Amino acid sequence: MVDATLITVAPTGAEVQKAHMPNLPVTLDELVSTAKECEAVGASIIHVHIRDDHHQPTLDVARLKDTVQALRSSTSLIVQLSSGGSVHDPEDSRLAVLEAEPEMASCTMGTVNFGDDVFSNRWEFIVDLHARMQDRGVVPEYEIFDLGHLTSLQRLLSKHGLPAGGHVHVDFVMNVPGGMPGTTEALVACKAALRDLPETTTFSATGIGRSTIDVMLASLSAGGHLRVGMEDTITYAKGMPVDSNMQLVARAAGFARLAQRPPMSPAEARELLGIAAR
Ligand code: KMH
Ligand code: ZN
Repeated sequence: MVDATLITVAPTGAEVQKAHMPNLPVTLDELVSTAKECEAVGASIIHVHIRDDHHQPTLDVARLKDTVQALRSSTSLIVQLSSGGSVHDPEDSRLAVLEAEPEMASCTMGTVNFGDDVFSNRWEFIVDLHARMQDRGVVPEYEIFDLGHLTSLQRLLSKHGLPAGGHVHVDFVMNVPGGMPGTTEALVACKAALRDLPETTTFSATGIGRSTIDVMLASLSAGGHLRVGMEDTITYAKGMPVDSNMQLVARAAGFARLAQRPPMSPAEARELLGIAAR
């Protein structure tokens, strides 16, 4: 049985507009304050997308480097940069994210419809990203938007080897319009498909929008970990906008404690994921 819960906060994303959610952290100062608050209430990983001076998504490498350094010097959180970016980012910019030297980066395991857009992840692109992460010692979190992405992951690992650190960790991103639904049944199907991956594979899950609580409870009961944050959810309860990322992490930590699997520290999370201790 798993005895503690890894909580990832995804505070910003690439889709929510600052104009619509003024409390969305988009500047470096806002991101660092959010990170400190979320660490204090139980987060151990921060999944990072950054914005430019006009609050638009960017993959500017210099800015990403500054962000990694600032988060590392002000928190103990594991910094996981998004290599997904926004649906409009070209592949070369998404690969260049690794030059900012994060401990972790996301790696999405297939193309998926994404609302009215397409989040493109060609097989050859995935292989390239995986190989570059192996070379640089960046630990991936494999993002799974649909059941078949787990089959692609099994193919990736069998053809191209285990990731840096040797441990496989996946994140089920559920309820994206175009991907799998945010239901207990879908989560159970994903968990069952892990049988084709290494026995020690761990998973977290996040439910976009109003599926957040269903997915959180399903993941905890299935022995999984949690991701929450304003990238995924901007409504705390019906008619009540989210106040802050800390509010979402605190709720997740509360559920984890109720499940008798309290939040993991960043040091414990590094040990679990095969990341060198700091
Ligand atoms: N913004 C989405 C198109 C990731 O961070 O790796 C992709 C995404 C996944 O958020
Ligand atoms: Zn993301």
